[in-house]
Amino acid sequence: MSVQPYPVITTPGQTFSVSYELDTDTQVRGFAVSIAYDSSVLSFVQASRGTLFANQNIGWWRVNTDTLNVLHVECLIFGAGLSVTGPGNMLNLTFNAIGGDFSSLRISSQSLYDVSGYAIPSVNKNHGAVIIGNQPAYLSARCFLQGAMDGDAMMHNLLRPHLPLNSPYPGAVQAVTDIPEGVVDWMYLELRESPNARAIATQPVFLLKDGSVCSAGKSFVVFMGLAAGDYYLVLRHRNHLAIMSAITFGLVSSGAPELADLSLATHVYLQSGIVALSDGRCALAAGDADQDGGVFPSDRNEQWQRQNGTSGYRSADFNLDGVVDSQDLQLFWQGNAGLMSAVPGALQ
Ligand SMILES: [Ca+2]
Ligand SMILES: [Ca+2]
Repeated sequence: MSVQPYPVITTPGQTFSVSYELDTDTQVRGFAVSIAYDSSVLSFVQASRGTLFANQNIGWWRVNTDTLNVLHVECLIFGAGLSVTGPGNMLNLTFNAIGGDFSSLRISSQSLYDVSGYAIPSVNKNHGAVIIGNQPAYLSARCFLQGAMDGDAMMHNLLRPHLPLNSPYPGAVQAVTDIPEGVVDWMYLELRESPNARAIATQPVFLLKDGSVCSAGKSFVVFMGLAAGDYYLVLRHRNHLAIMSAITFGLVSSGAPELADLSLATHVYLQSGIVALSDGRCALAAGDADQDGGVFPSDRNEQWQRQNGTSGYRSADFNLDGVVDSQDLQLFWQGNAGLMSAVPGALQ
């Protein structure tokens, strides 16, 4: 199942529709779905049955909006043995965009019913998203931090209780009112038109446990007022080495976001500033507590030694578990000593 188009691009005051689509050739008698949205950004206008059910005798059809921020819709064909077969349009939803600048349209629960009325197991969910504002450009990005790795393709978020509500990076200001559940840490994203050029746009971003890099409160990276185009991406972290993409990735202004996957070593500029994981994956190397571009004695002498034994949001906490101790030194700084970032230019 998917919410389409993905994402919706609109502006404040505009009304738009999305569809809930059955993506496979499954035989269904009906469905129940709950879609969560941000009611400070969107107001629900109406729901209508999709074309798959257009000529069917619908035994029940309910739309319920009494739960704040969640829309519930249920639909079932009346009469034993009747069904429709996908792929096709199940449901259409109309919203009004109240203000900026983003809402997900998250399928918080769904049931598809087979011809006998039983729920079909393990149905995919492809959530929707709405970007509201002028000239957005967006993409998806992915990377890992060595210190937070928990397996080869997932990170822990032990530091989450200590994360500040304000971005810890200078430059573009970003503040949030809460830190979502899956956040590992703040990172900092730069867009460049060439590897040696100054950044043309920067943004503090959230890194999620699965490696997704997202604008705060959004489900991918969004820049407002930026021309769509191809850019080099620089990803920085406050105590890991910075990396840049080896190739450009497209920020688009419509259609599905491109994935800039910097967890693949071949996508990293000079394959530098990283440590190898399995299957060609990589992570930003830990140990650069003072953010001078290298894992050097100063990171040990000026940062780790002074912080050893302390807890909280600390620059020498290389494994991001909220305490500075011998593990940070022995497992990360020592193993990476001498490594340097190849990204030209300092943090902007
Ligand atoms: Ca350093
Ligand atoms: Ca630690």
